[in-house]
Amino acid sequence: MQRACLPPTSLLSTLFALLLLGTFPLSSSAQTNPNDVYLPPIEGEEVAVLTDAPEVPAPITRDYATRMIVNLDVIETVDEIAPGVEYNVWTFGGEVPGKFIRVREGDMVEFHMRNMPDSRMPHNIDLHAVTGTGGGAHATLVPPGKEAVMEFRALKPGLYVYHCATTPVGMHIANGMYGLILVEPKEGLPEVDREYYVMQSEFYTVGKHGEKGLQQFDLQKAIDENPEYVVFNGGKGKMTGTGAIEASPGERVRLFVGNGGPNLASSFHVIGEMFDNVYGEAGTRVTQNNVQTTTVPPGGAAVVDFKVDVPGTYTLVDHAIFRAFNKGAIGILKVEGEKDPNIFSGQTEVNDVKPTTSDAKATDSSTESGRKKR
Ligand SMILES: [Cu+2]
Repeated sequence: MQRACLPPTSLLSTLFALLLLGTFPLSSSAQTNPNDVYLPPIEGEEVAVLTDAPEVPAPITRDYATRMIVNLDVIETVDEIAPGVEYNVWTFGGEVPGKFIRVREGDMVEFHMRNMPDSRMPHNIDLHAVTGTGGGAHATLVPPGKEAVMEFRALKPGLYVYHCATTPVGMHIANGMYGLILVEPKEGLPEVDREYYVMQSEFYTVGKHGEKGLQQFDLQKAIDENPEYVVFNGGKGKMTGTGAIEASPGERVRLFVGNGGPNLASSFHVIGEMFDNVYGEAGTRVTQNNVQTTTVPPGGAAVVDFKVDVPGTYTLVDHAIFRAFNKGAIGILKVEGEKDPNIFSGQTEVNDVKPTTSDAKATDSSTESGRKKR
């Protein structure tokens, strides 16, 4: 912990001397402008593997840019957003949230969006990873039974939300049209043992929370920002029970956390863990260590990772806590393996506590003095 400490004047003169001599060590980040456009040559082509939440496509190991062909279908269907509660969801790929897309920084993405013939609405896609008008929204607007194709360069690494941007935009998003695209940095992300896709969002139904049957969209509740459901990965209970994500003690877990909204910012927290690293707002740098709760705004994302040390049931929540326990924003990370009492014992005893007269008096007098102070 102890370090040799130069007096401030000596430190300043040393820095000055180094600058004059031109030997001041520049960090690599200072040598390259992160805003420079990176346009490497394109070699070959690949068809992107897309996954449904909570799965994430495998890390990209190639060291060159390619033509990445992404085929994403817009499918209007019916899904359960809570046990016994059905809803007409509009999806990117058949489920809410939409498919996870993983490309590499510098890739040329050849994007195919098919609006399936049995859709009733026109749709499009605005990918926040796109540099260009509307994030691709204008280029991809198609009626049912049509496919739109566009190309874009994945210029900026980071984790980005995509969503439908067809009028009325709020309704298309509220009906399930959002997902995540990761533009992996060309040098890759630090290796972890598990990666998962978690996306929070809201549903605004005419029926109250838990009312069974097919539910209709309630525009007024959406305008009032008062959802009946706040959920992870498309529905209440989708990340619990058999939908829980898993890890073993000692493993490092990375969560790609997105928020489709359409309205509420998430106070994302994992009960019983801290995030060792947070890539704030899903940018490319670790902005903080040892974080309890991170904010994920609608239309935004965060990347967090942490090592799980001991077995347990870790609950993912929006820590605006009524959303978790009353509106559905709960997920489970199940960690099974060897206990480590050096880190966490679990309950060791339960003892009786009996009220005593002196305890009662102490409480009374402290309350009394507290009153007198005011
Ligand atoms: Cu749409």
